[in-house]
Amino acid sequence: MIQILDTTLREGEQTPGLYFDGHIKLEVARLLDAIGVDYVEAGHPVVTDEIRQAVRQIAHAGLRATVAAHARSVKRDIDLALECGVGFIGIFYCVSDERLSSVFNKNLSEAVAQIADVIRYAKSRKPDLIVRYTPEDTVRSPWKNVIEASVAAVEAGADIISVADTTGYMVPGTKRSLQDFVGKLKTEFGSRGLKPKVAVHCHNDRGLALANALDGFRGGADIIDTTVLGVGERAGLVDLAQLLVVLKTDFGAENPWKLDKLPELYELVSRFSGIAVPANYPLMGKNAFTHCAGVHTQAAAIDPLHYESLSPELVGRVRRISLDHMSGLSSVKHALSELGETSADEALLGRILDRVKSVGTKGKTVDLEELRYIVKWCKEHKE
Ligand code: HCA
Ligand code: CU
Repeated sequence: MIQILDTTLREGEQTPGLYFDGHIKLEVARLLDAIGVDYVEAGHPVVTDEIRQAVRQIAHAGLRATVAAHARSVKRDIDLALECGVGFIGIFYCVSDERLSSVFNKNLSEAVAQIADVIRYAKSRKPDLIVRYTPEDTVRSPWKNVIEASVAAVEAGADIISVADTTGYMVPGTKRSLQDFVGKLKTEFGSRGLKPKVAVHCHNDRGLALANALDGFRGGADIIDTTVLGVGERAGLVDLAQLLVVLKTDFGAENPWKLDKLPELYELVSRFSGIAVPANYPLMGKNAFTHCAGVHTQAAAIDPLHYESLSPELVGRVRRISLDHMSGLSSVKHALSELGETSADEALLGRILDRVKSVGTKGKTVDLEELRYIVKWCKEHKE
């Protein structure tokens, strides 16, 4: 079964200006756990005392999910993560010759030795610890460096190798295919008798994070990283809700995810991150299940499938009809039935529709509350 690692609390907090207090972090972690993600990446304990405390509290919250901490490839980061009581440490270190020499003043073999040493140290301190190693910017780094570092990491005890598309560089269907990359990596490990899990971490710089994650899945990835609302550095990461829904409905994933809890999680993250959910955001946006144009509402009232390929109930949402200048008689009738108003004759319906369209022309929508006033007004004003 595919596994999900949600990193809203680590990668998500790298969104400029985003900070969750510890009590909010714990609530986000609990909701992620209730939805059924496998790993909650709770933070990078070295960054601040508050983050360290939050990671510790989440690690001790009795979640079913495994709680993960992020760490550089240095022993101090491992010590701090272990002090928090996590069951998973994600270690990252770049492997491109250029980055190594210009930023770290190291060559590849020195870097590989350090990575292996730190992983062995982590495993010796806690043998049942799950260790992930990520060659940062994996997909743009020289293949031979990725293999050398990853193989050394697995031989030193790493359980997971993560393929990071750190800059959102991959494009499905081209030479930069994550499906091919993951497939090739698994073959390479297999030829050496190694079987680490492979994760994919897809950034959204080209708007292709979800497509790449699905590409990675087709290539055999065992774990996919997500964040709520796709938050993260720059354009962020794969959106959790979108990924779960597509895996479930279109790729036959049998995970027992509780998708109807997603709206609560998105409201929480949106409110405390200060990032509004765009009205047209897939699945979680205000308009994601709202039918507007008259032709649409009429056909959707007969059978919603005429204009829906996903049911709102799947993700705990409800179908709505929006009344504005695009509305027709069927939209008005539908909305009136929701108000319990069934006595309107054709003439009254026509006047109500005219009024609704006139409000809509000003760029506004009519909700049920306002519709009640319109009905009253139209009953009193026959001209
Ligand atoms: C970062 C970069 C990272 C790391 C991913 C990982 C990336 O913010 O440190 O450690 O698995 O995109 O490469 O998020
Ligand atoms: Cu990242």
